[in-house]
Amino acid sequence: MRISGLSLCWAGSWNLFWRRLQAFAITLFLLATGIGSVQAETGQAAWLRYVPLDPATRAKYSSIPRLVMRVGDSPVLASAEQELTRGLRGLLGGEFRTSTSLNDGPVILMGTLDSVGTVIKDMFSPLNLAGDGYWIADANMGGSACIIITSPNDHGVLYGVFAFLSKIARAENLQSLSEFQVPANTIRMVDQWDNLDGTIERGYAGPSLFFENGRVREDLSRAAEYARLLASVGINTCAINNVNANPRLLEKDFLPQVRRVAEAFRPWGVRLALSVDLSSPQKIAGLPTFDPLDPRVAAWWQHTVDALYAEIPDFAGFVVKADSEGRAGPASYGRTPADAANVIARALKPHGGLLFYRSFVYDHHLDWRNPKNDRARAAYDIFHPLDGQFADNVVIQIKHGPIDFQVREPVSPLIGGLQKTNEAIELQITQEYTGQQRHLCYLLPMWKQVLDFDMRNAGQSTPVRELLSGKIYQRPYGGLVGVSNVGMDPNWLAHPLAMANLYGFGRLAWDPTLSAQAITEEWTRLTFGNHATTVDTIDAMLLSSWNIYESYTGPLGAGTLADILGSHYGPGPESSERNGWGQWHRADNGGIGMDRSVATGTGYVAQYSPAVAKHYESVETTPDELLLFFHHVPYTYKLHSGKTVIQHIYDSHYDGASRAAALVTQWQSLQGRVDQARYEDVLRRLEYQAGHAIVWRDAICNWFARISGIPDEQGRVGHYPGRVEAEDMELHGYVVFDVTPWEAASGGKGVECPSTSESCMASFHFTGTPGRYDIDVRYFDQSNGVSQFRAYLGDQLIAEWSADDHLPATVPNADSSTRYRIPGMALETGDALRIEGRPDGPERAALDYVEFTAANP
Ligand code: GCV
Repeated sequence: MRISGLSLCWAGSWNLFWRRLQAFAITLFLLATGIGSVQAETGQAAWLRYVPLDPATRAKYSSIPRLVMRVGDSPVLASAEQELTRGLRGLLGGEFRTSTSLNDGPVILMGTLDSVGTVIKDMFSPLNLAGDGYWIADANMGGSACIIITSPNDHGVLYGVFAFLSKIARAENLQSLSEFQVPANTIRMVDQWDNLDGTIERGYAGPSLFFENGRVREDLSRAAEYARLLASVGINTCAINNVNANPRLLEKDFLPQVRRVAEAFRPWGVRLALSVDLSSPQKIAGLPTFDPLDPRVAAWWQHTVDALYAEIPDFAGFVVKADSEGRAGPASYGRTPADAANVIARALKPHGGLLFYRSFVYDHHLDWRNPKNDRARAAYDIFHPLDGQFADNVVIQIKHGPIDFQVREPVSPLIGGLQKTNEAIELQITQEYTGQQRHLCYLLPMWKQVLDFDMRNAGQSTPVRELLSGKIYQRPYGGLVGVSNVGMDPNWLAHPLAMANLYGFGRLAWDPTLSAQAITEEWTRLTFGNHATTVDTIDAMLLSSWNIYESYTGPLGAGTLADILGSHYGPGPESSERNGWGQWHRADNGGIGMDRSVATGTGYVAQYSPAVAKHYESVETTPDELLLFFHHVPYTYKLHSGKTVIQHIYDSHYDGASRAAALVTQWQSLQGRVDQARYEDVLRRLEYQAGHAIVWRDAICNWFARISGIPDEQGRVGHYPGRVEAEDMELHGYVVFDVTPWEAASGGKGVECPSTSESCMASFHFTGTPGRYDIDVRYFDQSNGVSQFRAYLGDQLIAEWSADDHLPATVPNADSSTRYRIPGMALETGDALRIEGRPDGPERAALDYVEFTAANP
């Protein structure tokens, strides 16, 4: 395999050249076989691609009328018409004309029920068609086969158009068409956590669509595109700024800027909402107080809201985060959230606006030494006693779990605890604690479990989805809010497969009874086409990914084991203890888990209805996946699965990491079926994920092995036969350092090249048996530099790369730990290998280890 006699430079180039040639040959083969003839895509079109259907599928739709008639006029109806012709042209090819008067012959007739009724006198629409619901049906008009898309309002017509196009794009049968849909929820909303400087809190896909440099962007075309995307899944409201709100947005001179965003949204039926800071009356108007019961404060809110509606008549309302994580709130004046919510709600009421008050209110200075303290209790303890005191245009916005978007939490008991108050659940589309769109973690199966969970209020069936919709306690408003945080990345959420979370959120907000499987299949077909292999493969990857992610990050309901004090990304189990943030897992030498029982713990369990509480109170009836959320148990406690807790932690981390690696192979089976641009983008991310899952696996397993003192019965933890630690290599210039926290690096140590050196070298001899190996170089890629690396086998350059990823760390730790894989190298025992690193400022070309794995034949 070695190419002796060539110059170093030539040998290295030859090796890289050879690999590129192989890739090129594969592409040529795929193109020649017709498999690879798919157009490159950026992902910007998301699920609204409207790419031409294959001729056989197209033939199914040959009877679709080529004339579209819109009855009525409004910006939303104009969008609906435009979308319909755009979609049909794309999918079916040829011309689709529009008309405003009825001609003889087949036509697609669209408009509100009232206006369509003026054209078809004897139309019988479904009796329950209401609100934003729509009806798509075949009709025979004067002997011509026609299609009607109608709704009580123009928003519904637009939703009907999107639904109709989706059916065609997914090759659904349109015979005997009569589809009637009414959304389950009035609230179908996304929140963006965008800041005026253009950054997005917990956003992982580039800067804000709305703001830059303290202003609303001049070019809002992406904001308009976003509204179109939202409308296509029935989302009707978007709050555009961070809940950690900047009061500046409410200043008089800023309102015209905000109005421009509302105008970009309006043609798509999306209403604008804003997050507000409760201390605004003080901060903006200089009032001496922001006490919600002070008449000057009430007057300020009233005239501010009036001014806002003068600019934006269809303004949706405000979102409030108060008394939480350092935000100002009514507690400063001894007032309640109801006092604070109601003063603003009263100002909004005459204009039809809503006030979304977040129940994410907790003390982040809790005394961790007190075993009775429990952050999970906060929302219910604060809001349940206020049930009935909120104005009827207040909606309590409740995170789905009692902590904070962890990979596994029980459903927030507050959802069952409000009966005289409107409520909406807050789900997190942006993957803050679930891999930040660098890991595939499709959240729909989790959301479905939450929405289907039965709260058993008064011993009756009271599923979360029906509590939210307002159906059970006859509340006028209710539904779903998703924290979406899309950015300027062409693909909106950066990871092409993460877009399934945004799509799925919208579909569940519309109809929470849909199954995760059904929604997933819709998304995959729309995003990647209808080929059965593609659909089955991607669906299987998506539907398994939450469980995979959970397996290597947060076992048995222990909550996230991520670094909660910083990035919320890589492993950092220590960070959840001995601080006031309250995300405790209580792992010590004897056992792990928070005791939240009534009998011996914090009493949190009592916040559920008696039937649910009974289930969670007992360690025997608590399901394994939530055991450590509710109970503190010894590591040797036997789960329902028959394993001990500690062995489960080891096994699930190894299993999760190996299933993350299998995602790569699953995706590779689609080469040529997916356009090359998206194929490579996803592949690169999955390969990274597989590598980072190993960081998680090793960090968590080693941490628990140390704290529990109980070894892995399979002997894997702490033993890595194919691994050569960097600190054990022969070092030239590199110096050994302790990585913090220790579990973030293999053996707790790495080597780094001082920034004063031009380059450093780490070398060693391969001691394994001869064969072909994948060589993984584990290094640290910080965001504050671009180090360069070269790997040599003997004198031959076998790889070179730059540490140019944008991982969330400025030091070598579990967030910046990544790997470069050199695949399929033939090695002899005794071969000399060396890594050369060139630092770049604070990024010191740090290395952790090199690992050899037998390559696939
Ligand atoms: C917007 C978590 C996040 C914060 C976020 C907060 C919230 O704590 O880490 O970034 O703040 O939730 O939902 O208010």
